[in-house]
Amino acid sequence: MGSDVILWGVGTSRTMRAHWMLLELGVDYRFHAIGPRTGETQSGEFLRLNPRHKIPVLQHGSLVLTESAAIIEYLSQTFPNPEIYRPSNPESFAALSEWCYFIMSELDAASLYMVRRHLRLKDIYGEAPVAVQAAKTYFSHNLEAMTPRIGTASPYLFGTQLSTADILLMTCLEWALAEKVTLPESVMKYRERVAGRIAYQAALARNFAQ
Ligand SMILES: N[C@@H](CCC(=O)N[C@@H](CS)C(=O)NCC(=O)O)C(=O)O
Repeated sequence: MGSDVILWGVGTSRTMRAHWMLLELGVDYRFHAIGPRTGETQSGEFLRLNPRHKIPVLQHGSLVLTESAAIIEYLSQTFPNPEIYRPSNPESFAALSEWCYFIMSELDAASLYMVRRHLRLKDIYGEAPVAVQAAKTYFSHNLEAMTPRIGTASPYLFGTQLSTADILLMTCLEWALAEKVTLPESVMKYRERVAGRIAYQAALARNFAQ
């Protein structure tokens, strides 16, 4: 019998998060290797799952979930694993959520996606070199404020277990490097620690196969 966990999407930082979490948790899943702007997110079958034609999309039985941060949060709760941080009290959960919302809103949406839209995707969203430079500076300022905490992560943001925040942060750091943003030395060391995880390397190979 096939797995009832199905992931749609490969090839981007956002899809990487979902593959990585699934592999960390050891979930048996199937995936559709569709990419953005290939026409594959415009098929009738896919649009019925996500009318916003975005990847990743997770199906688990009858559940259909979009948004990479929500997907990895759902997976960490649904398939608990001692390697993954899963706080049960409200204060600790709020502290984890604070990191996740910060990374998704300030680093991903307001900075890196802005750079992507107006540089690599300029044919769709328009060329805007001033906005691109401002978004890179905004990213660096935000990261700088969090660097003492990232630098002292031991080895991860919330201690010895990997968290959803680490997955979101790591994928943004890789994305930033791809956009030629320089990262502080201590952040680079954090990145090396996280990159050593077997599931991370397996997810890289799967998500960026072509
Ligand atoms: N906030 C969403 C962003 C998803 C997103 O923008 N996905 C892009 C690729 S990174 C996409 O699917 N684009 C395809 C399209 O617009 O047709 C998430 O984190 O999952």
